[in-house]
Amino acid sequence: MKRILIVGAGGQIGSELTVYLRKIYGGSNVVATDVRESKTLGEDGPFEVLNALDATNMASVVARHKVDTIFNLVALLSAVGERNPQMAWGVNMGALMNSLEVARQHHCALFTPSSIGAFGPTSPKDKTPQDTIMQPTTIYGVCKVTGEMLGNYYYHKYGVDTRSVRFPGIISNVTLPGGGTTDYAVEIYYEAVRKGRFTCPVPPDVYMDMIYMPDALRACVELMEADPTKLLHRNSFNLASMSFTPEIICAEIRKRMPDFTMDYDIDPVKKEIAESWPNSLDDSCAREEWGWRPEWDLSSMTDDMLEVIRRKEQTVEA
Ligand code: AKB
Repeated sequence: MKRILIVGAGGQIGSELTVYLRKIYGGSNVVATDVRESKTLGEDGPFEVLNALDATNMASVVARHKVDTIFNLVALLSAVGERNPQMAWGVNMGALMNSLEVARQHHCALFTPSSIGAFGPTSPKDKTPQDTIMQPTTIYGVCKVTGEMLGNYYYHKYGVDTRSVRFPGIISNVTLPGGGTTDYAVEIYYEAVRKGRFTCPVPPDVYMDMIYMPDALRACVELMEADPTKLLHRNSFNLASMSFTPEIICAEIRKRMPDFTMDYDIDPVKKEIAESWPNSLDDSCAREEWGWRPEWDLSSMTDDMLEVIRRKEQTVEA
């Protein structure tokens, strides 16, 4: 990767991936784009307004900046997708198809995240294998499975260097996620710091895989820099780091904030989605094929999240 384009850089992953990649590859070599104007994304490198559904403009940005690697991060997430499945399909698949076509025409590598949402109720629940039944029951999951197949198709048919990971719920403290089923695991930390209590929309005992943003960012770079001859899989690698329930993350916060309380107001859509997803993924292929190792666990992440959010809140108050 020498000249990178990030499509959808204003979102939860993109806002941090832009900074991370600019530190590694140099500010001017990472072109951030988003459908909305942004001052921050233009601070340390080029920024352009780009609607990912506009293939002509995407191709022109790629040509102008001599891009060799595209990160397509555009997605309507699982819970919000269920409110308007047609729009979710249009946005998620439109951005992906344009990225694939631009990558093919301009000889770029392409990273597109998949998700634990690519699995469904018929997939094995525990230690879900890399290669297994994938019959998701959300439009988000349908897009992810289709996207994985399209990525492999473009690799085999056209030689496009497509790579992807199945991200767990990503926990972070820069940009809030929006519309996901795993968002509760981010919101709980903000509410703990701000109010000392949290109302959880997901049932207390549902396990889902989660990952802390620093590990997620490192995974993107390590996979894209991996020796292609070692990759038996491409789209997409199971990625695991930690798996917990709302009860478990609540208990972890209470170890540091004994007065923290949590009650439940279950969102039926999120409940159904969460219960359809795996409890935990088997990420041994990522470990074997490109050396994946998570560095954060629930305890170290909780320490860091609470500290960073406390600092942010104090800055806002000051
Ligand atoms: C969501 O909850 O929709 C996402 C995901 C796990 O892909 N965070």
